[in-house]
Amino acid sequence: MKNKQISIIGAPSDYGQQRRGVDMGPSAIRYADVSERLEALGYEVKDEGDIIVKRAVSNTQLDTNLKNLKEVVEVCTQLSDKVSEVIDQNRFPLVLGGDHSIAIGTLAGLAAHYKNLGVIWYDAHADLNTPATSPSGNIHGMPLAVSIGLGDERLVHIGGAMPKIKPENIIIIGARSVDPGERELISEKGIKVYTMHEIDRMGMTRIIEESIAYLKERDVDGVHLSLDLDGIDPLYTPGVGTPVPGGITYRESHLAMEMLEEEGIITSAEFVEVNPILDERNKTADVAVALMGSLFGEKLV
Ligand code: 4U7
Ligand code: MN
Ligand code: MN
Ligand code: MN
Repeated sequence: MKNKQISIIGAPSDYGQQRRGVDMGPSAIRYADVSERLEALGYEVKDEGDIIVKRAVSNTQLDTNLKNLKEVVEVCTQLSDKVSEVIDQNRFPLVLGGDHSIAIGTLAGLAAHYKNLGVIWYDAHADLNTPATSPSGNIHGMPLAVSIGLGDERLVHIGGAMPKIKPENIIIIGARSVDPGERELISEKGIKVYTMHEIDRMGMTRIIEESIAYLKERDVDGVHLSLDLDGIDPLYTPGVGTPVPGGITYRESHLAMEMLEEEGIITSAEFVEVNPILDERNKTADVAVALMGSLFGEKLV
């Protein structure tokens, strides 16, 4: 990574879905020695601590089927400001979730600095639901839709009314659970998706090579990696709220991170959906930190 200064930002929110425990993700990842791991690679790591997430038990019900909308807006607004502030200091933002709804905040903060941002969305899901298509009302299934400008305005307008990313700058890797409305949006907007079928067929090497070429062709001014730990097979990362069998392997994931690092194109990252309550001895946080190691230049075997 070119930028040798990393700022870790914890976003301990579980408001984007309905299983408790994912708010402890940042703690579990810190416990897995994230700072030490990155410092050992020669980075200056500053842990900015967590943004403030109110611990309310009650769900504020608004005029919508979206769950905890008000709380998600509060969290994402704060996170957006924090991410933007870190970039102002020329530091690399490394965001720890929390459920994937926090990506709405991360991308809003990035949009203040990047006009043509590329996004690699490593996930079993497409996270392209809108209030009209969502089967669950859970906002963690919506961050990509919100970031291209679709969905509830209270989410879409965080960090400004403009769309935060362009659909043609998005690459989803690892998809294997995509809802009907999401499929429509993918073909309508021309969003690039590598499903598990393509990973099996082409291999991760070609997929990352193609992804890099695709983003370069689009002349992106930065690339954000949004890594949902459920993209990886639950065999390796059982501590996630919405596991889907048949996922990306540990080795393939390391390879993907190493290739992105060799290319030096990633300018920000987030690791989300680590739920220590559902985990086995912090296995999922350990995998998250091992992948961060590769993303930041650690050479394993
Ligand atoms: B995650 C789902 F219906 N699509 O919208 C939905 F299958 O951030 C799951 O990728 C969303 O973990 C998963 O609720 C969101 C469901
Ligand atoms: Mn996700
Ligand atoms: Mn997912
Ligand atoms: Mn290797």
